[in-house]
Amino acid sequence: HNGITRPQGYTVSWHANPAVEAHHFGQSHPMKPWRLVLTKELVLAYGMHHAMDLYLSRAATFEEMADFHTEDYLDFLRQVIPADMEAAEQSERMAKYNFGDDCPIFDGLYNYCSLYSGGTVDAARKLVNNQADIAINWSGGLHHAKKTEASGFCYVNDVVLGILQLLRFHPRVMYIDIDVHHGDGVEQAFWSTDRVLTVSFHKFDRDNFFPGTGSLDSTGPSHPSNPGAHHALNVPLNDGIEDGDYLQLFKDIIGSCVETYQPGAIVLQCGADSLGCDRLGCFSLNVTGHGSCVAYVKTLGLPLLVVGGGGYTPRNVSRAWAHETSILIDAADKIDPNIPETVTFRNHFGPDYSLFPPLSEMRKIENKNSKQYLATLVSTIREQLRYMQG
Ligand code: V1S
Ligand code: CA
Ligand code: ZN
Repeated sequence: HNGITRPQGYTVSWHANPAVEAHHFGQSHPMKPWRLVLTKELVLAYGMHHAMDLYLSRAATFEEMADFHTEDYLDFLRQVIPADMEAAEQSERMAKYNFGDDCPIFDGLYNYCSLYSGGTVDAARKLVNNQADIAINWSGGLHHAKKTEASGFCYVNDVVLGILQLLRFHPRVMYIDIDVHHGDGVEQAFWSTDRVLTVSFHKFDRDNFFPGTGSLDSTGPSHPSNPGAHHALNVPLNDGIEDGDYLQLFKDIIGSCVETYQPGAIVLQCGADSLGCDRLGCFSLNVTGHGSCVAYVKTLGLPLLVVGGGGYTPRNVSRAWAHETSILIDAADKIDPNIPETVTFRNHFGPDYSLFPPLSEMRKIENKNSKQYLATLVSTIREQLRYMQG
């Protein structure tokens, strides 16, 4: 099997449930759980499963999800059915909980939410129990969901649930979010605690890009009595950022954060909508550039929970997450960039059939991030880190 063997000296666990992949948000909706099928096909074809402990995710229980969400909201999520989208008597609650075009009600919605959440909770527990050093759930990373509200294709915030598990054991947890969107739900959930440092890299345009929050100066409510003040960091970017600049920025900022905050564990949200050619995104990262961020976080050597997130061009999402899986099991150098003949749905990867197509050149978006701007981001964030130390 391609000579892929277990990594030396550490354990990687893989958490997935094929039932997640079967859910459909609707014809025109960009979120396609099916991208997880393509990811798994690549991982299996390369033989990466031989290097990990594989777990079938169980559904998170109502009580587990109620660690963050209100029972009222979860009750609604559990009982609502697609026909309610039309029904007048439900429309008030639909609006209250922010269901609609972005967060539609589809068949099996509660099942879908509890399965992706179960994967993240299981993954976090493997880390806490010392049964894994790195735990992966590509179906998770749904960072916009709020305590009592769905938002941006996210209904249950599995990231928050995973971090809450890690906080049972680790005094400090750091959250890193490379999805092209601001990780607002996770940021807000831990706004009032100094036990979680959240750092999101994202496209920022208050009026024209979802969700419109995450400016450089929003570092958490800064009342003198709030211990969480200064523990939310935001890296707002403009269109077209490329591999080299992004990786340098990522290392400069994450390196400083880890040095100052000294977290006991890291949660990394790997939203793949920051790749070039994404249907919703506007960055110009290649699969290799996105993966280099994952490789850097791995070198920090801390317990690591890796989740997915956005990503709206399924063939590229699966390329990125398969490549990142190979990095996490220390097998990136053993992977043939030519996608194996044995991959089911191989036709999706044409005409190049490469794991690393030149995404940054295929839909050229002008890079609107000057060197000067990026330098200002780094120096401002290093200043903010000084406040955090108190
Ligand atoms: N950008 C974008 C976008 N596109 C859609 C969309 C398109 C077609 C549909 F049938 C349904 C929805 N919605 C949006 C964004 C939400 C982006 C969520 C990203 C999620 C994540 O990757 O970070 C994590 C999984 N919503 C909006 O821009 C809001 C609107 C303002 C415009 C779109 N309409 C549908 C709702 C209101
Ligand atoms: Ca982000
Ligand atoms: Zn996103």
